[in-house]
Amino acid sequence: SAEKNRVSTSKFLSLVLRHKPEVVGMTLDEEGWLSIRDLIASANERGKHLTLELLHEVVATSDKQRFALSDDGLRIRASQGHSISGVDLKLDEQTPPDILYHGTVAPFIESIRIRGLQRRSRNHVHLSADEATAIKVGLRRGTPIILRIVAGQMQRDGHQFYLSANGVWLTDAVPTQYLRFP
Ligand code: HQG
Repeated sequence: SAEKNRVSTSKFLSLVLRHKPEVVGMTLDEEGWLSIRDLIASANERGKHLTLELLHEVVATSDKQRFALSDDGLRIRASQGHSISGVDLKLDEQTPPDILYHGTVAPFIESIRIRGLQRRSRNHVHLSADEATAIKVGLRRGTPIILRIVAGQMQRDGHQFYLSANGVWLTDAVPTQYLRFP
């Protein structure tokens, strides 16, 4: 179906634009952009059906607005979620709300209590502005456990926060003293 095609294309774009551009034999530029024309050509050469129309449809309908187009419409990048080192989205530092949220699951809690929130395989720790979003993030892994981050205090203490184009708050790590467990 068209919906299945969109979801699979969204997953393909996430793979290429966040983690492994090498699957289409490409590299991202330093700010994470890829030429749309080259991407479509390379994908099709490798048997992955992709058209400009499908790409635009996926960008427009993505539930989390995962992808952004450059102003000239010629390039595409993921708005967050990268694991590739060397990609710097060049986001401006932002003042976060007093409290941010992180949805996780029980098996990680003991380690988080000891080490704080770590970025793991990604380039940043991902935080949500509202609890409902954090619940959805946690649900990907099981029964969500919602941690609160005292982000305002954390920033006043010198930690940097960034807001992705699709509303996800990013930071390098959350030390334990800024975490509140349920
Ligand atoms: C956990 C999705 C043990 C952390 C979502 C999380 C988000 C620790 C997992 C985005 C830990 C990493 C990111 C520690 C953190 N010990 N576990 N010290 N510190 N963790 O997927 O935040 O659909 O890299 O709690 O909506 O789950 O892909 O991060 O469970 O915005 O667009 O380690 O991905 O967006 O998992 O999700 P992830 P995340 P998309």
